[in-house]
Amino acid sequence: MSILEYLLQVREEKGAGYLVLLDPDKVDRTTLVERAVQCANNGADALLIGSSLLFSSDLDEAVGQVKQSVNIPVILFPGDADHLSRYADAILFLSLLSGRNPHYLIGAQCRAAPLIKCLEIEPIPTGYLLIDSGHTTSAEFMSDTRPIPREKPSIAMAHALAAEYLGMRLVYLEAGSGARLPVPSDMIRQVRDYVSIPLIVGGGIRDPQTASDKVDAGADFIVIGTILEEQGTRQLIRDFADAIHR
Ligand code: 1GP
Repeated sequence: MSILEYLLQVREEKGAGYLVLLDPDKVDRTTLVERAVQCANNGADALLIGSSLLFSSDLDEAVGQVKQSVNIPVILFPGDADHLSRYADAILFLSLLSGRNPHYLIGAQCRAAPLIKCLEIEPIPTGYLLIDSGHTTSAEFMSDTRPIPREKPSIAMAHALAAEYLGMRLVYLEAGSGARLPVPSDMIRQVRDYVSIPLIVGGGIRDPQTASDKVDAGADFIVIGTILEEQGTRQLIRDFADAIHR
C-alpha cells in the first residue's frame, strides 16, 4: 500500500488523520527521536518532518533515526528542493499555489523531482495554500508570497479547485507554523463543500478543541507542531488524537 493510500484509509477508518510536524532543528537528535516515538505511541497516524529553513546539514541522518524508531510513516514536509532524505517514506510534493513566485510553483519541483526519483521516495502531489494568520509567518516570508486573506474563502475555494483540476491529490490549508490564528473554520467548510480532494489543515492549532472544530468544519487531516514542541506531554499528544479521530 502506498503512503497516500494509507493516509486515505486512516481518514476513512478514523474520520480524520492526525499528523505531527517535527522540526529537526528545534531539538537535539535524542529529543527528536524520543518525541517521534511518543507521538507514534499515542495516536499520531504519521509524522511530518521539515521546516521553512534548515540550520543543520544532517536531515538525512535525522530522518533515518526517526524512521528506525517508529512504525508509522515518516513524510517529508520540505521548505525547499534540497530538503530530502532517502529514509523518508514519502514527501508532500508541494506547489505553493496561493503565491505567484515561480520558484515555489514549479522551479523547486523541477530541481527536486529527479532526486526524489533516485531516492525512491513516494511523492504526494499537494496544493499548498498559505492563509493569512494575523502576522508574517516563516513560510510567507521565506516564500516571498502573499497569503490568501482570511476573510476571502472564495479565493481559497478557487485555488483549491485549481489544485484538484491540476491533478493534485491533497490540498493543504496552511496558516503557518506558530501562527497566531488558525485557518478559519468557515473557510475550511466552504473549501470542503467545493472540492473533492482531501484537505490538510495546519498552523496555529494549539488545543484539542480547536483541532476537533477544524475536523467538524471538514478537515481530513490535522497537523500539530508548535504546541507539542512547547508542551508535548503524553497526555496532550493523546488528547489531540482523541479530538481528531471520530
Ligand atoms: C506548520 O501546519 C504546521 O506547517 C503546524 O503548525 O506549528 O503552528 O502547529 P504549528
